[in-house]
Amino acid sequence: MNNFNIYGYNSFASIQEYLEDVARRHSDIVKLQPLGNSYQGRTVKLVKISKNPNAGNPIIFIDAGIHAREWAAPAMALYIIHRLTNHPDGRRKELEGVDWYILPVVNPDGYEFTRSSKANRLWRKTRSKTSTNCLGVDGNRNYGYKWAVSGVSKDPCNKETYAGPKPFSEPETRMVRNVMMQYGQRMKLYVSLHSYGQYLVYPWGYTGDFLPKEWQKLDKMAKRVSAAVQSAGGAPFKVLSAGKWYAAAGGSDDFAFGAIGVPYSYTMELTDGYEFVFPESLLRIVLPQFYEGFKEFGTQIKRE
Ligand code: ING
Ligand code: ZN
Repeated sequence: MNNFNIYGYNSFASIQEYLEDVARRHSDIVKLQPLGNSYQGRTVKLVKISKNPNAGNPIIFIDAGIHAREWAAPAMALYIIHRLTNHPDGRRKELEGVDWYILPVVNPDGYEFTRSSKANRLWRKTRSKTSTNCLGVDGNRNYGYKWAVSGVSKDPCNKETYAGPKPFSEPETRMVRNVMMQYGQRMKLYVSLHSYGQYLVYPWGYTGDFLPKEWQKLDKMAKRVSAAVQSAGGAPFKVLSAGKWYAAAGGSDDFAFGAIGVPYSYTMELTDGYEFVFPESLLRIVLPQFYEGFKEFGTQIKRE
């Protein structure tokens, strides 16, 4: 594979080649579904991993890279794809009774922008033209559940939390919404990967005033996942509702939970200690630790 490093930060082009290569090498279990194009025309592909696509198994849906600068997130999504398809004993226990749908780079335009120069490394938003002077929308404020009721900016020039001119103004968030609408009935778990801070948060994100009535189930599963990562030598996650951390509306986890009805929905903030610039050399330590958390998610979902 040209330049692709599973323990590294890869270009979007190299990631696309890796995905095509995985689909070729494991055509019995991997299917790529093109979802459409980003604002600048990059094709976004959903990776569907299943031993038995016609069984109607519960789906675990994981996305990453809605925020451009959070490079650890796409790296984790790709590592999950790698582990699910390269099981050392060939049994692939994680694929028994569960299908894994993974979207490794939701915002490829932003991702490539952060790779293009050191000055752009901390860009967060998409790259759409939303006003005469300023570019980009915060994808995680752009989803259409309780859109813009809290924790957002209405100023297109706000570099962090501009919610967009309307819900789902961005092609990138529309693509994720469409996956959720297509497969939502079978989706039992949604995890949106971000960085940083070692948080594993659940709805609601739009408010910290109250919790969903099912919060104890959400809380319990997250704590088991955190314990699994800790057993593998990783740092534990802080587990709470997103809104009790800080309230912000228009997030993908609230949309999955509140609009689609996905019963387990989380935002996972990977890594701590280096903010957005997590050293590439440490990926080979932390990615396998986090993977133990995803194995635990799989085990829990099967028990549901
Ligand atoms: N944090 C998320 C954000 O979009 C979040 C997570 C969402 C927390 C909503 C609370 C409420 O701000 C990062 N790192 O992007
Ligand atoms: Zn983020």
